[in-house]
Amino acid sequence: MPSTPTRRRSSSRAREGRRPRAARAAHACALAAALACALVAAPGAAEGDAACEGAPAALAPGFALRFAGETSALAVVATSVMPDAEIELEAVAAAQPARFDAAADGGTLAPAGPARWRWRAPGEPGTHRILVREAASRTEACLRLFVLRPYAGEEEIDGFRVGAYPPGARPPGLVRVEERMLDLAVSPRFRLGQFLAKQEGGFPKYLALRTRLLLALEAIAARLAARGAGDLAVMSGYRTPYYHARIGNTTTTSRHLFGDAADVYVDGNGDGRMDDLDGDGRADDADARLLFAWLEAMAAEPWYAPFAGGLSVYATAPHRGPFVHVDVRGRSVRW
Ligand SMILES: [Ca+2]
Ligand SMILES: [Ca+2]
Repeated sequence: MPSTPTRRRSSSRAREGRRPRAARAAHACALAAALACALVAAPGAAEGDAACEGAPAALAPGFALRFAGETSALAVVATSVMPDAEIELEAVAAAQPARFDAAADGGTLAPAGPARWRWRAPGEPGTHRILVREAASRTEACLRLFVLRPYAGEEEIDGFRVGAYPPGARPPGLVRVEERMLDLAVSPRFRLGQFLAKQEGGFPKYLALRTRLLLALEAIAARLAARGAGDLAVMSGYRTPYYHARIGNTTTTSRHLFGDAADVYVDGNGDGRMDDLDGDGRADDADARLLFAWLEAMAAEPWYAPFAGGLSVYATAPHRGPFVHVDVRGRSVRW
């Protein structure tokens, strides 16, 4: 996977001193919230590639990464970029002084200012990563980059059925997923394969996956962990329009088609079904309703605003347990 490593270094003090006081305070609050979230999410310690591997004990970095309109304080997170496109990346430290360096395993990484870099994607679809390290805290964060396969509306790619997106609403590209990529960490708690449609056929397969969904799921999982609840399981992430229709859906606007929705349940005991969250001795629809209530309360907290979207609870069906749908479409919707 790695091509010839490109290594560029840059070090700086962040430019906090030049910001107006109010902006500085607001920024510090937002960053503190993100960091607190990550610290709850992933205690422990790690060095080297542990961040990119999503090691369970990967240390939450002492800084946040900003890129493509997202802010992540996670040890690892994934984003997508079109071939030959550029992405700007900034590291924002909670504590000063901070000294960063960054390295990419492909594409072209160049300094673009203090604690800021510009990465140009290669011309071919593939998977790359940028590792950002902060010297004082000796922590690091990994940005996994999926260079997309441009998508022009084909109903089938490499024998994999995509189906038809509604006019004007298709994603510009899709992640090409080879079988060896299923275990790639897309965030500390989640793997790429968890978001792939359970669709028949061989590899490669294709999917869309939005960074914001990963950030929301990590925040939810951290809150569940703080409650003592078990791991968050993904029942369904991305769906092709083909698969979405085949499993009985008639809408073509589902957020599952765009990679920013997931159907989730809590599964600490690993039996593939919702856990008994309310402790009444039964794992049933009431537990899914409790999870929904927790998430709805969480969504009302100010820090959740960037993750605004759909929340809905679905009862047990013959072929599956109950679950809660979560999406980050940008406006609050309940049904
Ligand atoms: Ca369970
Ligand atoms: Ca129960």
